[in-house]
Amino acid sequence: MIPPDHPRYRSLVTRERLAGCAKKGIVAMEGLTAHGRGEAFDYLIGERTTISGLLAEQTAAAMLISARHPVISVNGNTAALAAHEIAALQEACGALVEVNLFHRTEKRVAQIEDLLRNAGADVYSGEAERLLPLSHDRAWCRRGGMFSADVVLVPLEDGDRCEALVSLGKTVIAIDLNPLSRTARHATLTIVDELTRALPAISRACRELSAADRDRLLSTVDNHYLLSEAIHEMTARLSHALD
Ligand code: PTJ
Repeated sequence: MIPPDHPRYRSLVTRERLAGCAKKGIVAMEGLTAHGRGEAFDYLIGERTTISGLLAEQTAAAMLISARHPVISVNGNTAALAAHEIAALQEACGALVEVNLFHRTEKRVAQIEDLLRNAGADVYSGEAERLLPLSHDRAWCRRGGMFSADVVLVPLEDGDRCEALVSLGKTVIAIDLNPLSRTARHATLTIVDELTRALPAISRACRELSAADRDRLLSTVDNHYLLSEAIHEMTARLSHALD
């Protein structure tokens, strides 16, 4: 029997939650495979927040609290895994919370918005339009939401939309356990950490950063360094895996 405070126990409970949300249609079937990829990379970083991950989380907080119009983009996996953490981050940084889906249906949008509202988030649900320079359904977003944002937090984003948002001049913060993904490489800042560890760490930093810390973090953003450190962490762990 695995004890409830063991990371393995938590990951079993998480899998059950995701499978349950997939049956209801909240999580896309593809979201289950995305989660499996995330678990594999999380294993490689030791299922904990690394030093470079924490630096990325503090920098994300600095970006969000300095933004003119910050938006947190939420998809099926994010809502299923971390609806309460999204609501807490919204409270800490004042960002607008908007549902934006890869596998978009109006029914899924409504289900995910309900889940977020039940967790305490104030969800922005104005009318969506095809506004992003993409040919598929990922182009849909809201004019007063993601489209006019200066800073967008995109947990578990796909590469095309991340690139499209960067091409519109936005500061894009990704949360992605895979430091090699197109999203991770194209975002302005990538947090290589597990979503449910990353969101509370960003909220904490939003509350605790001094103005001087914030300025220092904003003037030293280096995504290439953060990704290299994550890869270094993984290779170092792998090279001692059998010791
Ligand atoms: O709900 P929808 O329709 O918007 O669809 C959402 C998914 C996740 C299916 C869609 O955005 C997608 O296919 O994403 P990708 O391209 O598979 O990218 C997801 C990335 O998130 C992968 O690089 C995973 O390693 C990573 N990932 C998965 N779970 C976590 C994670 N990163 C952080 N924390 C996790 N829990």
